[in-house]
Amino acid sequence: MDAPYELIYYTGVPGRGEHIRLILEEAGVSYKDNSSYPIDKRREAVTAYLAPEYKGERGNPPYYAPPLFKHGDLIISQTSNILMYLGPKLGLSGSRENDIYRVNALALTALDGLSNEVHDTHHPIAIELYYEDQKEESWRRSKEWIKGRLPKHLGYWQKVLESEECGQGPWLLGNTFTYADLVLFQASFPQCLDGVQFAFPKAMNQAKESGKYNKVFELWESVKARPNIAAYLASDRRQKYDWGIYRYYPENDVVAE
Ligand SMILES: N[C@@H](CCC(=O)N[C@@H](CS)C(=O)NCC(=O)O)C(=O)O
Repeated sequence: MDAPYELIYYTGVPGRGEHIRLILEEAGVSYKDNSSYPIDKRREAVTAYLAPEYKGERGNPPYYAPPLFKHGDLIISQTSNILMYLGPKLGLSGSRENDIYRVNALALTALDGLSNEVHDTHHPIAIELYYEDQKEESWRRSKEWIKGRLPKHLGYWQKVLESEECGQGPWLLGNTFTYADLVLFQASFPQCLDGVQFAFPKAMNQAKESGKYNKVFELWESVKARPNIAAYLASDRRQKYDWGIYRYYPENDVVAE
C-alpha cells in the first residue's frame, strides 16, 4: 500500500504516541505526525475523531482514545495493536513463525507494568481529578510501587534477557531486535524505562546501583545508541516529558527501604 503512515496523537508530551514514533523512526520510514502541524490545527486533528458526532468511517468503528494510526482506509487505535500492525511491515517483529505473538506479549507486559502502572502512581483515584486533589494517595501509591512493583518488573526483564531460550540478550529475543525492545526502552526508561527514570530518578538510580538489573540497563543504553534512534532523540521531533504518563513529583520519588 503506497498510502502514507499517519500518527494521530496529542501534542506536547511523548505519551503513548511515542511508541509508534519510535518504531517508525527505527525503520527509517517517513510518516505524518499531527504534532508537526501548525499549532492551531494540532489538537483538532485528534479531537475530530473523538467528537460525539464522529460515527466512524470507511468500515472503521469510532474511537475511544488516541493514539490513532491511519494507513489508507484503515484507521486503528490501541498502542499495542498499532505496533502489531506495523511490526511485520517494518521487519521489527522477529523472524520465526509466531514471533509476532512473543513480541506482542513482551510489548504488552512492558506497557502494563511500566507505562499504565506508572501513570496510576500520579492518578491513583481518578484520571479526571487533578494530581493536587489526590496527592496523599499518589504518595502512598508511589511508595508501594517503588517498593514492590518496580523490583518485580525490573527483575522480570532481567530474567528475559538472561534466558537461555532467548539467547541471553542483548535483545529480548536474543540477537533479533524487535519493537518490544523499543517499548521497553521507552516505557521502562522514559515511558517504560526512560519514562520511569524520568518519574522516579532516585528509585531508578538505586535499582541501577544494586547491580541486579544490569542487562535491563544495558538494553536501554543499546537502544538509545542505535543510529536512527539516536538521531531521532537528538531531533526536535522528540518531545519532552512533562505532564503526561511520566511525571516528576519530587515528593513521590522515594527510596525503597
Ligand atoms: N490502551 C490504550 C489507552 C489509550 C489512552 O488511555 N489514551 C489516553 C491518551 S494517552 C486518553 O486519551 N485517554 C482518555 C481516557 O482514558 O478517557 C492504548 O494503549 O492506546
